[in-house]
Amino acid sequence: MTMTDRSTPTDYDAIVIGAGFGGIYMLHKLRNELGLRVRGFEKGGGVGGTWYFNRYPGAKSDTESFVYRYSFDRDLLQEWDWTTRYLNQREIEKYLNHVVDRFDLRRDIQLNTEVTGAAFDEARNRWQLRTSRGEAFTSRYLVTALGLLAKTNMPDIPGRDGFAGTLVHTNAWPHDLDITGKRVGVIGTGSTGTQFIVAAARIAAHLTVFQRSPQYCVPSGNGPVDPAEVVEVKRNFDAIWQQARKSVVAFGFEESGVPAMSVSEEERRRVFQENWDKGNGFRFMFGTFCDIATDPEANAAAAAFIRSKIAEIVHDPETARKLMPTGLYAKRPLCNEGYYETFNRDNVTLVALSEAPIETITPAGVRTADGVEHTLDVLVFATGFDAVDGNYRSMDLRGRGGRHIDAWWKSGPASYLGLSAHGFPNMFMILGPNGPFTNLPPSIETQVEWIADAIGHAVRTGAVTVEPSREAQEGWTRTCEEIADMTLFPKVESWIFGANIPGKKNKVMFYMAGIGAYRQQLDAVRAEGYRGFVFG
Ligand code: FAD
Ligand code: NA7
Repeated sequence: MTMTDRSTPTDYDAIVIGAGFGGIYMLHKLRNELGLRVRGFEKGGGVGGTWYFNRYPGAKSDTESFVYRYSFDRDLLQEWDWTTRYLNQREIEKYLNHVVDRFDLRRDIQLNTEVTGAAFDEARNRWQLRTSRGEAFTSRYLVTALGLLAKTNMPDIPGRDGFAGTLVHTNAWPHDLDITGKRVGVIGTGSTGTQFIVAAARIAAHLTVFQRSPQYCVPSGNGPVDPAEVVEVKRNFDAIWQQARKSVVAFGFEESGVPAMSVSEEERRRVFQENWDKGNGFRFMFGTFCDIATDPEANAAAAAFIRSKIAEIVHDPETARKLMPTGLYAKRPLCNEGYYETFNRDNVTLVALSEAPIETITPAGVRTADGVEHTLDVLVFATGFDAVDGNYRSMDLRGRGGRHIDAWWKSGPASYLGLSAHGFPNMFMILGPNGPFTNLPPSIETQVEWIADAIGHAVRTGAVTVEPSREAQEGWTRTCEEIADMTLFPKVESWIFGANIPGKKNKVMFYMAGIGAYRQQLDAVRAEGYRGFVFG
């Protein structure tokens, strides 16, 4: 089917922005299955999204290899192997390049091209796009696969721009930067920072860690995977994906149904230990007991267990004290290969910013309030992302009436079903605000397939616009707020609620009832004739 009025190279049925997991599959669906004329745009110099930009030492997925991939094509599942429990950046980038070539998508992805502006033209019911290369395009549909952890957060620390060494953010790691034998400093101890710290300590001459908040981190259990296990998993893939799609977090394990306080203390410790030994952050939070993320008492028990491990692992009591978090265990759960052990190394120094805040970055390094100047060759910002809506707001994105996205999302980012926004007809978002909080590839696939169905439906029925109503969007936002309020996540400051960016409104940004429930919601909306959408 094709709906383009004029067949010029600048007018398309659909435009997809972003060439990560989301954009790649969307392009395949719309072009290869729906037969639309589609063009993809990607700011980066290669495909892969997250896995193109995040080249820092230690960069890897913390979802296990067997479920950090697409499931939509059985042959693709069978032909792509893995040798370790987790995939590193290089492997994932290679995999996504393979997918692009396998489905012949490269010819329709324009790299090194940022979409700087997109405006809905109400007279023609088409999107008008501008790019960083000065080009202009139009399309009936716009799919934004901009990434939810893709807009760099670069805090404005005094002296930042005067550093004489190499200053980098982990999300913009230069292809040729080697830190071997260098004096390296890192600001940030989130998922990225902890990965970087473990890897960098092994190769840097010295590593100084500037820690604002201590973290709960469990072992990942990474290591080689027996080829026989790979064969077995491949044989069971149908059942594995079926389970993942019906689960809560889609990490490839069964979530626990047992409340932590319903068992004895001894049994609780046994379960925590068993999962500590198995490894994986989401498994520790959701596979041990069912209420770690919802019941303060259960949460405190898990937190106390991790603290006891820090005390056991870290030799220097002063360093152990600095590494010990005291608050809720309610950020995105972390896992790693020997995070706390790393601080036993002679070439690693921990600076607790709560005790000695950064005064300024100097040309030679970082000076803290205790008067120490930490001299560095390389300073790494592992300071995270302006998550979820960051990349939306940095585009000149305009919906009905020429209104900018900032005006529509004045009181926080909003969506209907995490994939469409009122005021933005014919625009669909992959991992937009209030989408599921899970292992992401299965949620991305869920959204891509649903969006393709919705576009197919609009095309078949001759609708020229499809847009969620304001009421439907408000209802979805309320649902997401109610679910989030049943959890402990809003009670701590992290990117999950936008609390990591100064001045950003602390708002719900995820649907936290799990992928199974999310898929049921999407199925019901479709079965009821796309309830909540207006077809024009
Ligand atoms: P992305 O991969 O972020 O791709 C978005 C793309 O859009 C980018 O390439 C960007 O350049 C492009 N773009 C944005 N705006 C524009 C524009 N205006 N014009 C042109 N191009 C634009 N998730 C998990 O589920 N499990 C994990 O273990 C995991 N580990 C992670 C580790 C790191 C270090 C990071 C940063 C993220 C991790 N994630 C993980 C989240 C990860 O982002 C997703 O799993 C997935 O890769 C997202 O794919 P995406 O296509 O939605 O977005
Ligand atoms: P995160 O989880 O947001 O972590 C960022 C880290 O940087 C965190 O430790 C912050 O401390 C720290 N930070 C941020 N700003 C500053 C300033 N100004 N000074 C000192 N320290 C600062 O980002 P990640 O990249 O680690 O992970 C994000 C997701 O991407 C992750 O969940 C994976 O899915 C991949 P804080 O804790 O806020 O005190």
